Amino acid sequence: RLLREKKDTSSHKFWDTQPVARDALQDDISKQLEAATIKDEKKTTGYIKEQTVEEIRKEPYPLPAGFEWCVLDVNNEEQLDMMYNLLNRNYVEDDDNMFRFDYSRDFLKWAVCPPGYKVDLHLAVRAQKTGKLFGVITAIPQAMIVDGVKVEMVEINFLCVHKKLRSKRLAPVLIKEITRRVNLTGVFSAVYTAGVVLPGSIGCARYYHRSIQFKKLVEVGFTRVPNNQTMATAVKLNRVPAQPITKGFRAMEERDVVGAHKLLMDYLVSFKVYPALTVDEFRHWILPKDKVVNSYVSTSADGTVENLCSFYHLPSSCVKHPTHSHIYAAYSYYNVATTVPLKQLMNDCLGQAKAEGQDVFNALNVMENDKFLHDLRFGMGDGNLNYYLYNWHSPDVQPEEIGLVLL
Ligand code: NHW
Repeated sequence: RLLREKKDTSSHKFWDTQPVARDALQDDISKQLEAATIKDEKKTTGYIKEQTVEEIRKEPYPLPAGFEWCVLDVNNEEQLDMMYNLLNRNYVEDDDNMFRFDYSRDFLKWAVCPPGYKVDLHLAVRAQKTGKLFGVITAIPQAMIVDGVKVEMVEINFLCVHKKLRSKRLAPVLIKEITRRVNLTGVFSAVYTAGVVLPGSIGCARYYHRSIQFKKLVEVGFTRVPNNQTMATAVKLNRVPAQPITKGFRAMEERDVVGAHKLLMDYLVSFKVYPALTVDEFRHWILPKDKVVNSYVSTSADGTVENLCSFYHLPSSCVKHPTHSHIYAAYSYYNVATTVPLKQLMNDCLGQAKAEGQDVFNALNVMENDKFLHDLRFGMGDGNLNYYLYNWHSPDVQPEEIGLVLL
């Protein structure tokens, strides 16, 4: 299985010291347990390492000379700009270094300030003399359901080290310091995703891409005209509906929040890993925000929300292109279809993404997305997205068992 092949069992100076699942080790234990016929006692849930707040180190971890810790108040325009600029110049790129994620300022504010967020967990490293940022990592609170068990966790995102400071082991210091700060709040587990394969992965999903502005995507080198097609046929084949087909399809509003929350949570129960969203968290994450997140619903005559679909906006800079500065990409978020086929709902969603100026619609093969990817002409991408849990035992999950999309 893909998942097995992708498991990382090589040696890692930092990760080998951390409470994350290690496949080789676990296999060893299960073999021993099998041999002793006490199979039932194999631990499948709970902390990998039990800790209390009292045991947690009180002082920040030391940084190399000339650097100091700071926190980023993203509601302060200057500090938001600093974070934006570090990420815009140094964050995730594709393998050929043609595209780099360009999370907008409004997106960053939204992503790191859900209900209950703590400024102390928007952590950065700056130069003592100049104040210039060299590293960042963020944690936000999110309870997760893992194999039916509710666990208080944080979601980790935006780990970034300035290109000039790469391969100097600053990332492990950022991770240790955010862990210490999170632990001091009484939380001991985390969830995160990454393209790279590291110890601790619980599952591996794949990105799929649906061209919307096919010609532009060819021009920037994101895709190419298939051998058996001309540009004109490819453009035609990638048309999306100008008007939604689903009756009553419209942008989600505040009056839909409670009903749409129930619809989503009733749906997510069928997955092995998903966020235990409160109504307030759901409102924060799903209610439309210009150029950040779009969501749509349709309701029955009495206003009961029956269908929900959503996407978030994550453009990428075209690093080397002379004329196109960005690819505008919509990322499939949470979708639930109860009265129409999911495929129809997502086709309507593609139409909205186009109306919102998106060039491409990306989706992972998580949840039930496999039901529409092929028919709606999504093509398989070349990158995997690995899902990780820190300090929590979990069974391995297949993509269709994952009910979680991180930003
Ligand atoms: S994934 C996006 C990560 N960011 C990027 O790819 C941006 C571009 N790259 C960089 O900025 C979404 C640097 O290359 C980074 C590494 C900073 C990635 N996750 O400093 P060194 C997230 O934000 C390990 C975890 O020399 P560097 C999720 C690597 O295996 N570890 O490398 C983040 C090695 O350890 P090893 C990663 O290139 C989740 C060590 O870093 C990693 O200058 C974080 C080398 O460090 C990655 N993506 O900087 C974990 N990439 O053991 C949260 C490399 O192999 C854990 N490494 O020797 C939970 C914490 C909270 C717990 C709460 C209870």
